[in-house]
Amino acid sequence: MAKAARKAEKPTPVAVSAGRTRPTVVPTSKDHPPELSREEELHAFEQMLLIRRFEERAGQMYGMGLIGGFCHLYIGQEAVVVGMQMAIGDGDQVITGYRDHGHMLACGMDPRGVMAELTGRRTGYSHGKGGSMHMFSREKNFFGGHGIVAAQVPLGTGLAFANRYRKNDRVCLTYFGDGAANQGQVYESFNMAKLWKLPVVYIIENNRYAMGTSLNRASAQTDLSRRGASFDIPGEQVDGMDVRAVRAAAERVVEWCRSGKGPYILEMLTYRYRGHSMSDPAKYRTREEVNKVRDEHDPIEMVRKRIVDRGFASDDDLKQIEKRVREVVTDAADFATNSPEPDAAELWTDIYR
Ligand SMILES: Cc1ncc(C[n+]2csc(CCOP(=O)(O)OP(=O)(O)O)c2C)c(N)n1
Ligand SMILES: [Mg+2]
Repeated sequence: MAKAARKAEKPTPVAVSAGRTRPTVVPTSKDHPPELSREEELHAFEQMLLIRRFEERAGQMYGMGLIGGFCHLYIGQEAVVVGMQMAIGDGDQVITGYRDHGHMLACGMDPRGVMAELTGRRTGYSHGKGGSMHMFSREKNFFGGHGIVAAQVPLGTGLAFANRYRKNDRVCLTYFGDGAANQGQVYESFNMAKLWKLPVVYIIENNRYAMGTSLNRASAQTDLSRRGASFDIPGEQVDGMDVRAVRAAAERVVEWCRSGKGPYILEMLTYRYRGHSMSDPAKYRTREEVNKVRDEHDPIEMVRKRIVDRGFASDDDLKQIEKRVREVVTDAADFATNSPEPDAAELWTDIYR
């Protein structure tokens, strides 16, 4: 295809990618993303709040010794998964790494089953044997939950390959982090995805840190939306704290992939408020840095403000949503803690031997 024709086919990016390091999540684009309808704003608010409250509860339960092993919270990044999910349809697939509770809830997986898995109970999605990083739901098209950094990228590419092979019009959303973006298997996947025009959206959740290492310290090219350049995979940066921007980019790009044009990269500029995992000394960033993002760019508070300013709902209506969410989370925690642990005989099931 001629270069000019290829260029003309690319959708217009919402956020500008200037190829330079951005020290904060403040978007450089002055353009406002398209507004959401009342129903969409309320949906986004409730979904993001569910993830936030669920994660806060998981953090508490970890502190009480009810959750063991690794546990990576998604607090701060909620707009990414909720905005992406608003743009996909039945049968589209989702795969991600270990920071996966938000993705599972956004996919519609049962909070009871997720919490029961976190607490290692028989009623969990992996019968209590997988824990935080290893949960799946064929029914909801959620393919994990992967503890090896970037391992989900070739798997997601494979899911997209299967879609192509079966000639269905499904798209696979493959999420990974800024740290994972430096792994070699990502680029092997990019090559094949472009070569075979696979329907995969690569969503890089750039929360600015890989464990305690900032992006600037570990990456030669910090504009991760350009990481597909040598494979001719288009990409763009998106304000990942604004669910409207995420949804708008997602709609264009999912459609791009669905129509057979091949892979696309969305770099989500986002931020995690909590430590990498539950045992993070947090010495690599200041409290002021965290507070500034939380105070000025919190994805949930921004939606809450818009809802009230635009008269979509009153404070009281929002309190009702908050109550509903709290009840769902409490119910999930009660269900989990009242569920039995797996029988010892389960050690010998669901394994290769
Ligand atoms: C192959 C591999 N190397 C190292 C690790 C240890 N490790 C776990 S998470 C992580 C950081 C990844 O950061 P990023 O991709 O930015 O994702 P985030 O945790 O920020 O969501 C590392 C190095 C691992 N799990 N797998
Ligand atoms: Mg990261």
